[in-house]
Amino acid sequence: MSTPGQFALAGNTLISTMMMLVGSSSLVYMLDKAEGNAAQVNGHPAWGSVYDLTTNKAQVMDVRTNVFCASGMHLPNGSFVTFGGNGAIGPGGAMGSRLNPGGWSASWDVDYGDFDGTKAIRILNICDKTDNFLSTKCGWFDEPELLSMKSQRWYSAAEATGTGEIVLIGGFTSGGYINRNWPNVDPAYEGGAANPTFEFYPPRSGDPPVMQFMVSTSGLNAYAHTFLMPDGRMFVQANLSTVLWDFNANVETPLPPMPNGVVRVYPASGAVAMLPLTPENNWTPTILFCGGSDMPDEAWGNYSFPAINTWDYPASKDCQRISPTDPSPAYTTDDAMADGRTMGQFIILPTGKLLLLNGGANGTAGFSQATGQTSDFSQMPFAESLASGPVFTPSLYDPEAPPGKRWSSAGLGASTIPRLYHSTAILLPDASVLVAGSNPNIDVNLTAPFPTNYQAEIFYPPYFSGLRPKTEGVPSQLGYGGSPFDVLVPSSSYAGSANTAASGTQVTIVRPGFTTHAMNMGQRFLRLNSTYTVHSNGSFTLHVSQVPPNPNLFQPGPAFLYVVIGGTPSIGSYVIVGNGGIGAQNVADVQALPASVGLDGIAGKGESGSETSSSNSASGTDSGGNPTSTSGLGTGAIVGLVVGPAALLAVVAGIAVAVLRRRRRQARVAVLVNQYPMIGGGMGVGGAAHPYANVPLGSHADLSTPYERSGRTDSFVNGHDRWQEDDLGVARWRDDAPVASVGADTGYRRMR
Ligand SMILES: [Cu+2]
Repeated sequence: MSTPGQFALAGNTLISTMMMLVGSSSLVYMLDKAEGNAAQVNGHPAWGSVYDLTTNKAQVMDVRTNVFCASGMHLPNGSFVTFGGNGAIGPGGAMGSRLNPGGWSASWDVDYGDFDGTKAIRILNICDKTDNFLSTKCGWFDEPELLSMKSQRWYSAAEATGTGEIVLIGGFTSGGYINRNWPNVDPAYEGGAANPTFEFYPPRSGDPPVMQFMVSTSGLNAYAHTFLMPDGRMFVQANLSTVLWDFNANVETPLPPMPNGVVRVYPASGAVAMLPLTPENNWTPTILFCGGSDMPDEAWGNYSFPAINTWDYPASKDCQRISPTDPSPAYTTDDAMADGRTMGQFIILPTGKLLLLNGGANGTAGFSQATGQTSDFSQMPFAESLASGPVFTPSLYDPEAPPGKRWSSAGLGASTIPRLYHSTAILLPDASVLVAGSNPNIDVNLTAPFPTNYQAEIFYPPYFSGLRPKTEGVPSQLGYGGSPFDVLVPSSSYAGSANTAASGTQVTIVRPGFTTHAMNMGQRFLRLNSTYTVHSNGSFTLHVSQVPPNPNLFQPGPAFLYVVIGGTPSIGSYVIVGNGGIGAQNVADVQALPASVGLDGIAGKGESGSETSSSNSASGTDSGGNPTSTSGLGTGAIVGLVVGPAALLAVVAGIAVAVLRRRRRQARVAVLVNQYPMIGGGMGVGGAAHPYANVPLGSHADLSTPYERSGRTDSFVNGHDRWQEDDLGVARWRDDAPVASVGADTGYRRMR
């Protein structure tokens, strides 16, 4: 049932969906914190699942470490990776049974079977829906003894660079409501509880340096809002501060502070997104902030809990825009939302409008069992939830409408499910929006006022009433600059004048991102230049430019390409932008598009409204008939599918250059990786109290019980030989690597 403008129930997610990502045209991967979910995997509660868009059914996946409030991002080859989390916990959120040295946290728990996730790097090789998701190849690679961050990060920010590296910023080292003690006398380290540093994945040499912005925003800087700018610097916003940051030189350029005292980062959790990058705005970034909280600074409390009863404090309605690359960047007040919202979430639709949904009218994200005003948990009116007043009705924001007319809820139906802390939403390939999760509870609680939620919904934007365009010949890989490509739009895709339809058609690429905590990390929308040729049979060809020749505008990696006619999008086609590898991307001069050629008296043969229920059934295959999932890099296969000999040559040339560059770099990087192992190198965070680094690493002897308990066999462990570190230190699944011959002669190494 896909009623335009309405929510529909969409199956059980098995875990409470704190995080999700769209891995392919048919699969959504979901993650939860380690908790007492009824669904089991390998003898312990599950906190991972994979959801099939063609059936709306989930199956469990095994995840070893506690993903509680990790960050996540795509990799250039379409894989995804998540970073950090919390220590091992058991029932009720209690510290796990096997304590780390010093007793500050736990490395493993006997009941839930979760390992310490504070330094975890979990990598996902996207598989096909018919594959075995409990296999080594298709499960999360989650082996902190083999691959870890240099320091502990809980609620870190993650942002991809133009080379496909990932920058990880800040975070807590163990946990808490906000990232400070009170009074805040040690704003950098908070006695070891805060991590003010940043690091990279794949790792760069040396200890993680301090980012001064993490010190100046101390307390309210978890999950900082980050957006890569065209010049390669990063826009970063936290607390009431804003900077442009050169992460290579670690130099910050201050921008104006956030007006009206509205905090936008967790746990204020405003809705934040980069507006569409379009030819009309010359792909100039503008960041939109809506809602959050203007609680006074002292009300935020400390690691333990807020100082006030947050559920009585109205969330902000305030919206601000800023274009960071303007000569004199400034926040400007935008149309306010109809309701105040904390944990509202922006989903950029293929039309370029932004859907706002989820969240609450009062309070903040986070949970606790007391506040500065309520010391007795039995007096907490919403149990552990620090928010109240779930907002059930979505709104649409039109960034191109004149001020005063940007918001509308006309024709949009309400959900019946509160989506508060730890809820999620993400754009699906068919241009609907999957909504899941909500769990403002320390452990599974089905009777709390805002219970642990397992019920997915899909929201169908109003364009589901329109005739869905079809596309033929969408390439599976896009480059930066170079020769345009052609997409055929058949005559059944539209009604009325061909010239009108063709001249009003837009081609956009959308990256749904990695959603958690009301954010979609990496979400980005870029509209491509296009012209057209109308054919006498009623079809028309779109001539489409590649992505503009600047990888900072749209970082290398996966996206969905949509053709939008008259405000109605096609089903999205899965594309990889860039060469699929981490490193310099091939950038070419933009070749001119042919002039548009109309043909009078030609009309489409589509009947409006005849295709309204394409829903998810169409999303298992892409509309161009191309393979819709990529597993591994598969560069050869990708090249073979690029349409047009000119484009093929350009891409081949680009990959050849990239390979050469990679080979040249290999020796240097190998030295760096050897010199600075990814784990066991010490905290890199002065004064940090957590003694994780003292745990014997690389030895499985201490882990024999957990291995047995989780049902892992020698063959499972051995299968990990095919998860290998390439010359850039990136873990990749290698179908072609014989398990027995891993070693120097293959050029690949086992990860440490
Ligand atoms: Cu959280």
